[in-house]
Amino acid sequence: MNFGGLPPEQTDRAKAKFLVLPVPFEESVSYGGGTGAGPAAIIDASRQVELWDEELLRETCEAGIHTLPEFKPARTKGERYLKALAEHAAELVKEGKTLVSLGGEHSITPALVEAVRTKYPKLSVFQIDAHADLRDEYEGKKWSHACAMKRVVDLGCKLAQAGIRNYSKGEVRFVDRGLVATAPAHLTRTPGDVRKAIERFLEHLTDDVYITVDIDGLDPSLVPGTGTPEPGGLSWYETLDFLRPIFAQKNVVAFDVEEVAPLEGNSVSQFVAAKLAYRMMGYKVARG
Ligand SMILES: [Mn+2]
Repeated sequence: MNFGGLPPEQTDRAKAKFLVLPVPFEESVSYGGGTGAGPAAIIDASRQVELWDEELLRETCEAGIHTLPEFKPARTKGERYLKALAEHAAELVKEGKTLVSLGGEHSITPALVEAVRTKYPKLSVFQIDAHADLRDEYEGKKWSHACAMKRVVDLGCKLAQAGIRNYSKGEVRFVDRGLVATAPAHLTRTPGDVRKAIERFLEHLTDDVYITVDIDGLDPSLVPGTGTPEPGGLSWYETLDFLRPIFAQKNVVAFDVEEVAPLEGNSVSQFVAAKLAYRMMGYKVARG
């Protein structure tokens, strides 16, 4: 099963612009489960996404999208899995394609960022998420999904965040130290607010950018199938308004979509994730 349900001429690995890596990692979930089934559900739903992009007026798939098998090394769990993922992704990055990873829980992002950083040492990260994920440790684990972005900052990456509406006192203090540019969701409710936040982000981020989308950054009315839903999220169009200028003005070298936990009898969450991943590929192709 390949992303988009594409014919062989559009999935040839040598020619493809995009490598899709499904990462069904689910080990430090703190509330609802099911993210391990996320990547397969997104790829399944992607076959229903129209290949003609109505905003970009192109068939993005013509650039070539190659889907890799799920990353499931035998008998490898927790931190060892994440280390193996970082090594695997670093090999993929050498192919010079845009790596599109599908989670899985958000704790995989630091491993992916670490891998991409081997090729782009000045990498910075843009995050869409309900949660700041800046705790130093959670439930005794440093690699927990709740600490994912703290690990990214620890790597030395600048970080910008949108959609954020769930963070602790300690995380606010950390953001106040200037390492992170945060736009809390309740302060980006008008197009003007969004534009101002983007201006700040474009200044804060370096030229080479990794984008991570935790699907719970979007509103749970749009994406109910996620492990830790939070009210007051971004709409579909607000999400695109954040992403579009970053793709247009930065060199986005890799991105991921995380935390889809498919619900029984309701496929909207994985469909939104699939369409978002395809749209982001389109933004990348549009920049050339
Ligand atoms: Mn989150």
